[in-house]
Amino acid sequence: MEDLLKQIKDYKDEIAAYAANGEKSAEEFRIKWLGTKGLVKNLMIEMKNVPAEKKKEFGQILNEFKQFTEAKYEELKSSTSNLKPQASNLDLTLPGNSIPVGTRHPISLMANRIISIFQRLGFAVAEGPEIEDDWHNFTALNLPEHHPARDMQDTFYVQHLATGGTDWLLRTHTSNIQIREMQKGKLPIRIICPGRVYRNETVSARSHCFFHQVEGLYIDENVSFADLKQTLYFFAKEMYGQDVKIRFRPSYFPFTEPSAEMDISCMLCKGAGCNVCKKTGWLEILGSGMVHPNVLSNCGIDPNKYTGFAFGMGIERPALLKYGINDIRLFSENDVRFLKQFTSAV
Ligand code: 2NL
Repeated sequence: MEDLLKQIKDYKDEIAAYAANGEKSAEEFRIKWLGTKGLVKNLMIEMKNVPAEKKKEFGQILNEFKQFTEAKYEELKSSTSNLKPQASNLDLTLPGNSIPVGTRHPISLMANRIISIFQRLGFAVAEGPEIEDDWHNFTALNLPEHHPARDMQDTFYVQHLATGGTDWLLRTHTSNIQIREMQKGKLPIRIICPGRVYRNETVSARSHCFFHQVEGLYIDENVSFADLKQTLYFFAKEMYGQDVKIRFRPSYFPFTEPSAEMDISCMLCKGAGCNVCKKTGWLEILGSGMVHPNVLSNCGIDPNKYTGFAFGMGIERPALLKYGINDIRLFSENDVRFLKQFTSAV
């Protein structure tokens, strides 16, 4: 009798410490304790060895132990069944887990705004290689052999691993795209050419050794400077607002003749003069000109039959202005705390 009471006490301690782990444990518990060959049943069998005068007392203790074991079994069953979704607790109307969506890069947003204005005028987007040869980057563009822009200081030259030759370079503008399109010989041409360009310059808050450009080219019979002016007027008003003031200044590029730069009235001081426009009231936004006849003939196009205009603009500077950013290096650091502030879809 004393042995049996000690045994029940040890069993109780063991059961109290029993913790559910996994689906199988409730069933294992049931078989071990409450099954037909389980330990509770074994104690019932021991009943016959208990002296008659103690049977009532032991019966009560045993009964209480059985209830204790059954309660533990119920507890285990419910804790494991909660792990499984059931028809009763599965709410299909709950919202799902949302997948984080990225944001467009501010340089892409600015490039896309520029591109879509020209697309509405019938310009098609064209792209080309960032690693280019000297001819497509310089020679075809009427840049003389010893022009300072070809200087090692401005251009990153790329050494060919096999030959050791330095014929390759990182393009310094996206004009190589237009050169390649002209060489294809399909006219007329009306293209807008966005891309990354490289200059061997010291990196600072104001300039970087790589940045982005959009260039454009329109070649057909009878394209005039009036077409250039009207197209770029339309662009500036769409881009910077219908009430923006616009002026053309004569300029010089080796690949265009005549050449002109376009200024818009400073959107920050409305022409009154501030630090951004250096007190002039004007901001330079692009360079342009009629494609030089030498450039056309370099690409196999007859300059007596065809004329065209071209233009180019940087993307970083207008993006700094539009978003009120003061350091160009933020564009290439890829800090998500910076990038996630630009939420537009296009
Ligand atoms: C600027 C000025 C310009 C061009 C780019 C061009 C391209 C070909 C032929 C002739 Cl293939 N011209 N591009 C023309 C004038 C200006 O860019 O300030 N860019 C940031």
